[in-house]
Amino acid sequence: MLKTVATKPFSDQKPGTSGLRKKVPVFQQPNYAENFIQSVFDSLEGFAGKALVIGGDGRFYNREVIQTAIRMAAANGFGRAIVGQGGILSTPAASHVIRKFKAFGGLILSASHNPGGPHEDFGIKYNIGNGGPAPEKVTEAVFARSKVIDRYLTLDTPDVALDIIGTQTVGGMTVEVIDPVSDYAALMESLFDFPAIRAMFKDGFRMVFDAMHAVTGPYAKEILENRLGAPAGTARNATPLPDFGGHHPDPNLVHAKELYDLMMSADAPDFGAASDGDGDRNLIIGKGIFVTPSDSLALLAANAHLAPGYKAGLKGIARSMPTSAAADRVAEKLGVGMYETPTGWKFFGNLLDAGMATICGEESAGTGSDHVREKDGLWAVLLWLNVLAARRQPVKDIVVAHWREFGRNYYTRHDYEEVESEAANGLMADLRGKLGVLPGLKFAGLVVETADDFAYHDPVDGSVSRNQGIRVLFQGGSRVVFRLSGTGTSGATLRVYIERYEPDAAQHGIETQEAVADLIRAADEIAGIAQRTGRDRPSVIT
Ligand code: G16
Repeated sequence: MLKTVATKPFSDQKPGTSGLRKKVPVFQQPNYAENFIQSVFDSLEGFAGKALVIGGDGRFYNREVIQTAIRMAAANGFGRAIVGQGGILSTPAASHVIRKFKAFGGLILSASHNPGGPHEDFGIKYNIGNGGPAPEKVTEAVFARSKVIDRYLTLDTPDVALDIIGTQTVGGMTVEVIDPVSDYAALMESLFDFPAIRAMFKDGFRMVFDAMHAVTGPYAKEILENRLGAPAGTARNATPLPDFGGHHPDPNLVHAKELYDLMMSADAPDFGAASDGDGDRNLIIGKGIFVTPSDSLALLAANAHLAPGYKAGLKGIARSMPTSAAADRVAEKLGVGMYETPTGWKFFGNLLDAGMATICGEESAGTGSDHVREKDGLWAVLLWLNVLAARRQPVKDIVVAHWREFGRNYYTRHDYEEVESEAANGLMADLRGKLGVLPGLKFAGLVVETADDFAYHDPVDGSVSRNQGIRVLFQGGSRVVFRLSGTGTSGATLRVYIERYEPDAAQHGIETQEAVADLIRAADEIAGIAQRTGRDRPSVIT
């Protein structure tokens, strides 16, 4: 039975870098999730009778909101819901399912790499029919709607049996519960040289994949162990848990420290990798070497032709602005376009749809291609495995040879988490205010060449996105970028991105923090980080 429920707006439902992310108790307020979902539906046109994909990363509160979303989709007139078994779909798998079934769009329930549990984070994101995150014009419409919403539509129906694969009905809508892994695994098999990777494992190649108790566990078990023949136990922490075992499912050097330590030990396997809460991020570590996401993008772009899915070459490469320029040099060599977008995967969608870029990447551990419209953690791992199977060289040798050919972009990101919002906003506002006077000034011995606030002009639809991060470029090509994160759920997170280009191979063996020490000092002098935030060091260095 159709129910129209009266509601009152919440003022804080502005989607961030990637959907709406809040603490679970915020989402548990009566009508909170319903308001947001209805605001999404109210902002869309023409979905009557069409399909909606619904899935999430399995974190705490996932199953409840999946049921809510199914009822509301039926009440709002969708004809079909495609739901991952158990309410599970990794973000890249959801993107693929939207595309494969030509769905109108999808609701992805995830707060990505943020921790999960009754007092941790939850999130909802809407993806459009190309499988990618909704562009800003949609998220802005959703926010506008959320501020005036006064009713939502739902049904009085029993819960859907989420664990049973097959078809059920809810009101006038068909609900199809699908295996969350098989379509995605088949897609991976179509892109990569599985026989060559299988042969490499057979020859004794050893790897560890850390699923961080998050959504990629079942995907990694099926693909790495069942289809590629890696020994059982290659995928670790492979059972998804609603609280990720109490850890941050963030594949960086802090939260995947165990893997990092293993990879730096004498007994390290050949290859180490990890993915995050919803499966879109990746961490790549070779024996004795961490590959930065920026370098990984450049290396994968340079070697992608070794995989069957990319043997025709790349149409172009895209990276977010704070990502290092390592991939730019590869694009130049390949003679293909290079695009610099704001942070947020949604900005790659147009370039991919228009056939202008094939591979995209971000410093925040995201890499992907035109096979879906999300970044894809396991895809990156499999492309690395394909490259390793084709070249049969250690990761370290491949990386060092790449630096020798292209030069090395020393790169690090310093995060100051949960800073008081006022202090962080004040810091950014002051930086903006002095952009005009910075050129020519000297900080920690470095002379500023240019300084600006990054604005993106989308070459496909002509839209403009302003205030996307402060860039300070120094003479000689080094740079520092300042940005506030759009994915945190408490206070503000200041991100400082630091990059130095070193063409001389004799200088490629320096420890990163040491190689950029002057830039770190300059960043503090320019922005007054310590004095304004009261922090004498970053909370996370990646
Ligand atoms: C999201 C976005 C990414 C972005 C990252 C960091 O990733 O999809 O495009 O780079 O957040 O954003 P911020 O610096 O604003 O925190 P994920 O993996 O959290 O969905």
